[in-house]
Amino acid sequence: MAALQDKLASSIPAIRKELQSLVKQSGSAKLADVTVEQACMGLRSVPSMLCDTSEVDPNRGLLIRGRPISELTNKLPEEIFYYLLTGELPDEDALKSLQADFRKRAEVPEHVWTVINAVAEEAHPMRTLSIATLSLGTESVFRRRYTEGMKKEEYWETALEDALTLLARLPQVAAAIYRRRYKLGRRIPSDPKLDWAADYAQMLGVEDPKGEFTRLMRLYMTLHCDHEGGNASAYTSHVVSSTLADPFFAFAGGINALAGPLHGLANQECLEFVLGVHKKFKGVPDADQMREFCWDVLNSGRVIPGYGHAVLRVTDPRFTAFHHFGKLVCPNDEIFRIVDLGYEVIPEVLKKQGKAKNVCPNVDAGSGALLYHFGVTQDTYYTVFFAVSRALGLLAQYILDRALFIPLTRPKSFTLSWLKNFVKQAPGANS
Ligand code: HAX
Repeated sequence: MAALQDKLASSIPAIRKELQSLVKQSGSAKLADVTVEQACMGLRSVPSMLCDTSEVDPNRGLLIRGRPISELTNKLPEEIFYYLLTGELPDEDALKSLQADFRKRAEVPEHVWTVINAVAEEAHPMRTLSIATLSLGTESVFRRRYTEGMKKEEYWETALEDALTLLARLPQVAAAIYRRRYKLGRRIPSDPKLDWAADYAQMLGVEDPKGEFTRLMRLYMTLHCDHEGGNASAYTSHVVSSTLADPFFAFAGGINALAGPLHGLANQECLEFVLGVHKKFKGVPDADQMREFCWDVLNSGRVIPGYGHAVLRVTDPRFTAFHHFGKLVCPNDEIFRIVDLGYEVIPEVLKKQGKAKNVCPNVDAGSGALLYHFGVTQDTYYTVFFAVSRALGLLAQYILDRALFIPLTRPKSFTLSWLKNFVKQAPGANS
């Protein structure tokens, strides 16, 4: 099978032509009517962008190129990157070539370490990661070639160059941020013999005598890789990328959105929630105590982190994969048992409260308990794991956007007085 660059070079012209002729022939066909509620309340379900890497089905969860994520949990993140971009899994040669490409690009420029060391030590790791990512971007080939007058047809090639460079360096940067932020000692060098996730795992310095933490890292990096184009981080990244800012800027934009508690930061909040339960009951509570704890959270006006979703209407299959891993590896761990008990109790509490459209767990509900089990107890770091993995999807989306000549994103806003007038005149608006 062809190396990633060649595979894309042979497939992109036909896909580009297909999209152009679809837009030419059917450009005025309506995809949807948008309601006042949708426009004012976060654009839920408004079809407003093309994204081929993956989709989220409300009842089946994440489908990567049409395949449920549950069928891909044994794949390496590198394989997933190839798959997100091309719709085919790489054979052994193509995988080896991609891994060799990462190795070739792995050296992090010295100035990036200087920048990381200049950030306040107590800064949230997501803030440091965002700053470090922007600093990595000074090497952008896309930016350099653009200023030299690169042709539009070549945008995707230089975007791919940047994506590979960023992916090759990100685990080292993320691991260095971990070791510095929690005072764990010097940086651990990258080991070129290891796959991408295993190398990240060893650079964190987590003791792993049975290789289980490495397995968790591979699973973690695969499960968080992408979640279609409309989620807050992907959409932010898409908007930034549409301005032809380079992939480093677009990725940084995406992870800045990921840093919010309603999105990626929820994984940190989930662990804090579970530790709160553990502390209050000095161990694993019974189901009634757990219910009472949840009601206290809800009655104080807070949400239960790790539950609910803007699109999903069933248990997130990524939660199921983590849950399954926990059942195999640490079924008696008290923190994991609280997650397990939550799964039994929380949906029914949320149903009774009657607000959340989805009462099931999402990807964040159980991942932190597994990290905690392996000694990664610093929950303020958890969103960084999410961000490193999500680089696969955000960068794949960037490359395909350039390949398909997706133009500047520019929806229309309106004022409140325009809305008041519109509602007065719109047939059926008050019914
Ligand atoms: N606990 C309590 N209330 C919840 C809730 C939860 N877990 N999930 C939803 N609700 C509430 C909402 O706050 C909202 O209340 P108001 O009407 O008072 O504003 C109501 O139920 C309807 O919300 P919804 O339509 O079901 O959900 P949204 O699409 O608005 O929001 C969220 C989706 C994920 C933000 C929401 O479910 C939530 O806040 N969950 C907890 C935080 C969380 O787990 N976030 C991570 C999501 C996955 C992800 O992106 N990871 O990165």
